[in-house]
Amino acid sequence: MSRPSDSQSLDPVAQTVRRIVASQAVWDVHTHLYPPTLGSPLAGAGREADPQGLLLWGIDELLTYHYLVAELFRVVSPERLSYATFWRMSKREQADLIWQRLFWDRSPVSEACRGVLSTLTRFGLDPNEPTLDRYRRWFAAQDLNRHIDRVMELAGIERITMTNNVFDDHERRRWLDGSARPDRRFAGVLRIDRLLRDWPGAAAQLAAWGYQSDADLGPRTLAELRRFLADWIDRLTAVYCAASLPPEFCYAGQDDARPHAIVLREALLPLLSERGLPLAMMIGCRAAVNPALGDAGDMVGKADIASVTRLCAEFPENRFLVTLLSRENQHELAVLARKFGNLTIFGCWWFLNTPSLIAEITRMRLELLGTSFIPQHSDARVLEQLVYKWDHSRQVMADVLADQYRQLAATGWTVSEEAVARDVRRLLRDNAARMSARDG
Ligand code: FIX
Ligand code: ZN
Repeated sequence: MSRPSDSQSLDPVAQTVRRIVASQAVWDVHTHLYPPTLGSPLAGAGREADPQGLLLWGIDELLTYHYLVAELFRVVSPERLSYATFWRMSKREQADLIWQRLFWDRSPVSEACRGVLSTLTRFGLDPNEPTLDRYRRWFAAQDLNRHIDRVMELAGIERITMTNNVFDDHERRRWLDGSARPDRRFAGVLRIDRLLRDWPGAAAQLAAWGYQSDADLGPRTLAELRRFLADWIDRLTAVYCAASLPPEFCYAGQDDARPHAIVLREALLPLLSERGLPLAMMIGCRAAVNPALGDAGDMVGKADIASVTRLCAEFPENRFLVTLLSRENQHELAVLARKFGNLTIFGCWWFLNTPSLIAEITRMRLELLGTSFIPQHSDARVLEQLVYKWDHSRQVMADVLADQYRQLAATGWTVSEEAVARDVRRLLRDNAARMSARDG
C-alpha cells in the first residue's frame, strides 16, 4: 500500500485520511492487464515467453510504455534517431536508450518517469542503477502468478478490470480455443470500438465469424449483432461493454440514422439494459495524429457533451460509465452527472492522469458530486504500473479529501473515522464494484 507523503504529515485530519486512503482496497475499473493464461512476451520463472502474449510486465515493458516513447522523441530528434530505426530496435535496446536519455541524461521529472522509479523502490530495488541489468535479473526471477499477487498487494488492488478487444485476433483466438481461462483477480470487459467506429468493417468481420450480418443493419443483422454481443458478454463474463470514441463522436438522437446510432439504439443498449450491464464510453482520443509513434501517437480532442446528454436522457434504463479525455470537458461532465443518475463518471484518463490534474478534477467532482463518482482508474498497460499509478493517485486524492474534511469540520459537523472510511470505500471500491456488478 502507498505511504503517507510529507505534505500534511503533522495534520491529524490528513494523517487519518491518508491512512484510510492508503489502506482501502481498490477495484480498478479500467486496465489493459490480463491473467497469465492470455500469455506474456516475457518468460518468468517456470513460464515460456509467448511473443503474442497479452500480459506485459517487467522492466523493459515499463520503460517502453508508450508514454515514455513519446517523451523519448521529445529529446531525441528523428534526424538523429528515425522512428523506423527505433522500431527496429529490440525491446531491450529501446529500454536501454530510454533509461539513458530520460533517466540519466535528464532528471526523470515527468509523471511517467517518476512512476517507474516509484515502482522500483516499492519492490525494494535501488532506482539509481546506471543500467537495467540488475532489474532484469530481478524480474526474470519472479514467478508470474505470485508476482501478480504481490503487485496487487503492494498497490492495494482487489480487482483488475481488463480490456478484452474482441476484434484483436491474438486475444479472440485465446478465448475461442479455451486457453484463456477466467481468473478471479480479473474482471472481463467486452471492448467494441469497431462496432461504433467502422460498422461496415465490423459487419464484414462478423459475417466472417459466422454471424449473418451485413452493412445494411436490417432486422436480421440487428438480431445477429445482438447474438454476437451476447455470446461475447457470456464468454468473457463481462461486467460492462466499452468503447473508446473520437472527439467527433456524435449521437444526434432518435432520428440519427447513422450506423453507429443504429447499433447503439437497436442492438447494444437494449441488450445491455436487458443484462443490467453498463456501457462505458471513453471519448476524446484522436487516434494516430503521428502514426510513426505507434500507440504514443494519439492526441486529445474535446468531446461533444450534448451527445452524452442525449444518450443518458433517451436511455434511462441503461447505465453509462463515462470518462472524457479533454481537461476542458471535465466540468460539464461533472455537471451532467448531476442531471442523470444513470451516468457515473470515472477516472482521470491518460493525459489527465497527473498529480496536478487529478487534484483539480477530484476536488471539482467532490464539490459537485459528493462521493457519487469513481475518481480514478489506472489504465495500466504494464502489470507493475498498478503500484505507482495507485500510489501517486492515492496521495493526491488523500490530500484533496483531507481539505474537504477540514472544511466540513469547520462547519461543526463531526468528521468521524468511520465516516471517512465509509466515503473512501465508496470512492475507491464500492462505486466501481456496483457498476461492475452483473446484476446491475
Ligand atoms: O482506449 C483506451 O483504452 C486508452 O486508454 C488506450 O488506448 C491508451 O493508449 C492508454 O493506454 C492510455 O492510458
Ligand atoms: Zn485504456
